[in-house]
Amino acid sequence: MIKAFLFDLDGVIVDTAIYHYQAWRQMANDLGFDITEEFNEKLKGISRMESLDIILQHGHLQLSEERKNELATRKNENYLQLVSKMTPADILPGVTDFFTQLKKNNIKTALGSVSKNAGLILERIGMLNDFDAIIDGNKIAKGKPDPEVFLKGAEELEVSPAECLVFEDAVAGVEAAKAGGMKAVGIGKKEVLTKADLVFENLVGVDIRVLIDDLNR
Ligand code: B16
Ligand code: MG
Repeated sequence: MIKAFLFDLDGVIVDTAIYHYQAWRQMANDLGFDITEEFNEKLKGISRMESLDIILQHGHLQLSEERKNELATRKNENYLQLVSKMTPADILPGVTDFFTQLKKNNIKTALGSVSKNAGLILERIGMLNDFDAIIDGNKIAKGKPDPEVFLKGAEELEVSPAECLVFEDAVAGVEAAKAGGMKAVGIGKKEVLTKADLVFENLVGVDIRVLIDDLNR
């Protein structure tokens, strides 16, 4: 029944959340307030401009569209400087073995990330050719929890949503998968990813045959 696996990038394949946090925090500090790592959790899977709005609201600031665009551009430049140093060593534990199993079992793969920098990050970590389809922030109009990013992935892979399994670390991402009629594996904590069909701490030791059997049960 499951024919395709769709992967979120940040938090599943690599941990870029830390770099997003550093770059947003720098911006907030320049504007005279601070954000915590706990606050940053709310930004996972949320698009750049929506993240900016949430941060500005937190700092009680209302700015013009022009100023917001300037801030988002500068944040992205700082973020790009941080991610430019990434290498294949930044691939999260278990991911490489998991992809080896996928290839052996002829399972189709797609990336479903709202990041406009997804292609560049995949290139840095040497995984640009590991996906049959790449849907990123440049191809979608609506961010997670809207299902668009995953529905486009299913479409490009020519499978139905019911044949897809999504891997997500963010609450908004699990919601997007569910809204698209897909099953979802959460990567992280069970208490947080309550809507996921199954939750793993990471992909270390996850056997895809056992996983698919468990989901079909
Ligand atoms: P960018 P994902 C998301 O990636 C991040 O989780 C989120 O924190 C970020 O704001 C968003 O990408 C946009 O990223 O500024 O690079 O376009 O989790 O969907 O892979
Ligand atoms: Mg994520």
